[in-house]
Amino acid sequence: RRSRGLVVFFTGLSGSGKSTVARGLVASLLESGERSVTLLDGDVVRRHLSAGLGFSAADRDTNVRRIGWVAAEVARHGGLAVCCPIAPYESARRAAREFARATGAGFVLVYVSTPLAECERRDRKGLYAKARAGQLTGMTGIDDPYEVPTDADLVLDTSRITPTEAVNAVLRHLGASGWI
Ligand code: GGZ
Repeated sequence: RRSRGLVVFFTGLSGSGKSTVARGLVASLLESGERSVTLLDGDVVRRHLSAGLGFSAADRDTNVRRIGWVAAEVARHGGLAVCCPIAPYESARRAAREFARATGAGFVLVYVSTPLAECERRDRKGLYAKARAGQLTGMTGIDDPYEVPTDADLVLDTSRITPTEAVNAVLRHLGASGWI
């Protein structure tokens, strides 16, 4: 078991299941008595750490870099940080990985690859319908880009597996790479 800090960074479309899997992962880690775990969830981050930011490319970039930076600080002190922003841009995800690396922490990128059609079918907040109707512009996957990661450590499609299976896949990966 390594005592080095670790950042588990989820990325994927709105409605892909990132938050659900991330929350399940945190619950499971805490249950098994894993060291302190910090969850940086999109909603909460945008209410506090990133209050005032919108969804322009520059604001998303700032948001994701802030999350990456805070996660790296948590990991610097041996903690485990779990993040789940959309993080649509490769460059900001790379920056997050670099922040972690610079503190000596590990970084695991989990791409939640649930297809747009399924995310849109779920449409929990009605955002996709609004975007299709032209009432919301700049929706990721509709009229704003999502750059598919080429450096993911793990890929999970929640249209094919349950949230529990997804959590278990992350736990297996972390176990196999000696993080937990
Ligand atoms: C994408 C948007 C948008 C636009 C509001 N595009 O499913 P949700 O509702 O709860 O999660 C989405 C959240 C995305 O915030 P992030 O901080 O994760 O995004 S990023 O990493 O790009 O900074 C969605 C909601 O905010 N939302 N408008 N235009 N998602």
